[in-house]
Amino acid sequence: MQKKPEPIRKADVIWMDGKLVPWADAKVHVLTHSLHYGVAVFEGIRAYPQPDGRGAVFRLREHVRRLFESAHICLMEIPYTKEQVVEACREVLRANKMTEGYLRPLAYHSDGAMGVGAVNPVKLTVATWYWGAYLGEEGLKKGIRVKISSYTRMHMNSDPTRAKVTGHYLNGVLAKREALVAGYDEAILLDQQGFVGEATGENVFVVRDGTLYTPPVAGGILEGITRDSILKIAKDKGIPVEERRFSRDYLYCADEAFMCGTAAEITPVREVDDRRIGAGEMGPLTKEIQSVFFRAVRGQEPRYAEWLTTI
Ligand code: PPE
Repeated sequence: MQKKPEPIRKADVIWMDGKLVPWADAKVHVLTHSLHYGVAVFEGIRAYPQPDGRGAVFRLREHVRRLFESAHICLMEIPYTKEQVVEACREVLRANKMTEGYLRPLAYHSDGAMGVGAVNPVKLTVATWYWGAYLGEEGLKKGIRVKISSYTRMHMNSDPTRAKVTGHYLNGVLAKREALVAGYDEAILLDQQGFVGEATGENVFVVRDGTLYTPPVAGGILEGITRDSILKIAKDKGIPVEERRFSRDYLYCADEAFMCGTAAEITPVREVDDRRIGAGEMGPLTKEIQSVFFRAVRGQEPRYAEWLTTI
């Protein structure tokens, strides 16, 4: 049975094209172009409380940069500068008196003309809300059960996989629904050649004989910012890392596996297609990386201070 998702914890206001609008009034027209054709680019960003009691946004500039790259790929012109978007993210958190939360910038084509060829003005909104553990508190500690999807990850020449575009997420939604209906927590999609690609909202890592492996970006996955942070943490800790393609059976035989993303943070995988991974719990390397990551986002790892932007 599918679990009923919890409604999100609302904030007071949402940033919409320069104005702070009450949550209930942040609406668009039903003929909003992006709603019909899936051409909206977005980001998912987290802010965390810091030791001084203030909040900070994790890798804000990298997320904003990716938002602009996604728009660039879609021939979409965001009518703001990157600095204005950075400020909008900080402003909406401040206005909601939040030191911790999830940020969702979204640029979309508004209403006006219709048809695939229409290029309506681009609007930008930044919403924020409190979002707990994406794959459950228990998942974060004990690991989740994953299914290899019957859906294939889309090809980079059908949908530019570097871009974080709403339309891409049909692929993920189908895979996720299939996995949830079958009683799993998450799905992993294989790429066109049958290699492990990524999960519906996370990148994938495995550990074997002390080395960390993750599929290369060139294979048509989203270049996750959490993935990048993990590669850096691992290198700094002297853990060997390899960006390399691997098959689903390699995943079955891994010593450890985990997924990572802004929403999911670092979530261990304890089972794939009913095969236990390692000891069936969070592995030691996963634990080590997860704990450095959680300290880094909360300002407790001075060497990663540059990843944080104060609200
Ligand atoms: N792959 C996909 C397909 C993806 O959606 C995400 C983020 C990642 C990898 C990891 O990227 P990064 O967040 O930069 O480390 N998924 C976002 C949306 C999740 C949702 O359900 O909404 C997120 O984690 O914010």
